[in-house]
Amino acid sequence: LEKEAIEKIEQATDMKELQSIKVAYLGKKGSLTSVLRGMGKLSKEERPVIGELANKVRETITNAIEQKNEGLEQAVLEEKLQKEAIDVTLPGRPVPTGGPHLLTKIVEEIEDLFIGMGFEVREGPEVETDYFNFEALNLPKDHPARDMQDTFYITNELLLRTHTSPVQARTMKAYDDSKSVKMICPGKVYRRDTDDATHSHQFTQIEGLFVDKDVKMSDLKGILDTFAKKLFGEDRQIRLRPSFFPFTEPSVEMDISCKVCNGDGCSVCKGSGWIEILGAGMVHPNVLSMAGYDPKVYSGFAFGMGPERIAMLKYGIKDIRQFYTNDVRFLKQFHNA
Ligand code: FA5
Repeated sequence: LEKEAIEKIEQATDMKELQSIKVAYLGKKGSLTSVLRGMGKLSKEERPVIGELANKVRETITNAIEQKNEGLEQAVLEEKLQKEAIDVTLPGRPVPTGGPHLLTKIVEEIEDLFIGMGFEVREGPEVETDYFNFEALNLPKDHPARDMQDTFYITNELLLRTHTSPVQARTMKAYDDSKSVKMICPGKVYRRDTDDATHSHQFTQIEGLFVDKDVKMSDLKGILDTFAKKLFGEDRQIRLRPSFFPFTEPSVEMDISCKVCNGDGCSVCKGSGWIEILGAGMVHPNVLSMAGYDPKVYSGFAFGMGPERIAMLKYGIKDIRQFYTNDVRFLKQFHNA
């Protein structure tokens, strides 16, 4: 019996088989168990001898099963480890990554250019008061120039800012010790304009302001020329045309020369070979004095540009709505731009 059991145990190939061998010999109805059960029929002399033998056999079988069990467990573990082994030399699965939006990139590029020229970056609220959006900029309540910027009003006194110019007044007010101001302010602005290829009801502006003793129009021209050449290339020229803004006097609009007028590259710049990119001028004396700066001592220039239009010009984008509709095919093109 013992020999037969040991042989079977050794030949077992998995735990299930081993378990059934265990049941067959040591289980309630197992062959060894029935030997032990049959002991009652033996004579007094035979009983201890057979009993001892049977116990020994049981011990041997139990040990053999345990040993085999361990061996099988080890084998199962090893097989599992082998199957689940990770090949660290396999190439990884690529995870699609996003990138900064073209608008973010162009705004940061412009910020960097001005930071390099000594400007600090400031911010202001998008929900603005009538006072800062208009009045502090020399646009009293009944001023006809308010019509230039169709406005979303929230209440009589609160509105969505129509430009970033209120940050001019806010910054000067914050500097009440009358030190010089040299800042740019990027941000969202809102107008009741009808959306088309070059107009959006919500767009971005970057404001610039430099106030100090003896700031001149030629300083404005120099800064804008440097900016245009750095952003678009040394071969570009700028042109300042007389214009009107209530908060600057004199006021100008700046055009930039188109690069080469051939085929598609010229379409945003048809005709004259110049395209307007920003408004600017010398800060109006009323604006300076309302913000606590003495216009007899201080002077300054300011400008405001639309980075969407600048990006359109730089990359030949024909429709401003592309910036806001999140078409990944469009956005992807500029990840490495
Ligand atoms: C202004 O908003 C003045 N605050 C700019 C300024 C600042 C002048 C400081 C003088 C001193 P304007 O309305 O022209 O100006 O807008 C400035 C720029 O914003 C435009 O040149 C254009 O690039 C952009 N812009 C204006 N309206 C829209 C629109 N609906 N959609 C997209 N861009 C626009």
